[in-house]
Amino acid sequence: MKITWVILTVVGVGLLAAIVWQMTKLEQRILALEGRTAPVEQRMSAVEGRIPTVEQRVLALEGHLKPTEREGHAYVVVPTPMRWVDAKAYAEKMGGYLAVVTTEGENQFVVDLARSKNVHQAIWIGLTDEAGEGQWKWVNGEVFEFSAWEQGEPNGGRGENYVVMGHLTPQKWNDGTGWARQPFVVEFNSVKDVKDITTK
Ligand SMILES: [Ca+2]
Ligand SMILES: [Ca+2]
Repeated sequence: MKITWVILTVVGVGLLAAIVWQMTKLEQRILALEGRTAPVEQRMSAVEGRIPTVEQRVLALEGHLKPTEREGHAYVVVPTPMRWVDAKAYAEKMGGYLAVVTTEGENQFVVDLARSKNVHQAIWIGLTDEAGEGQWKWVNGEVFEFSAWEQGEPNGGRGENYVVMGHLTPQKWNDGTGWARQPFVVEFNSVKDVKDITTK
């Protein structure tokens, strides 16, 4: 009878030791897993830290695309550089046309508007001689009278058929190539014409 108790006690202690040992191993695994979650959390906060930046960029873009009115017309500076033909198509999709600059005052207004939106590169306007060399035409069919060519421009012949403003002097025009990518100014006959195509 005594021997039986001894055997049972030994077995019991052995089992208990085995259980404790298993539990310790499990605990170690849990701790190891917990250790791994810390870097994940850090990465999450790093990503979250970047989210306001995206928001800020959207807000900045919305600010850019907010129309500015002048004498009943509206103007939007599109900072994304595009080829002239693509800029023209984009302007039309927005409900407007590449800026048709027919007076000194409008010319200065367009320059100032671009600068106010932090666009300092040369910008496309809606003037082209693609249909016939030297026959400059506004995209909206308005009569071509006012011009503000840089000295020595236009000089590109058949190689340069699209007009940029501010190539050298901010207010002056240059005939540029079809493959150059530039920001541009879109003009609208009314602020009501402005379509927000940024989310489509
Ligand atoms: Ca030309
Ligand atoms: Ca030129």
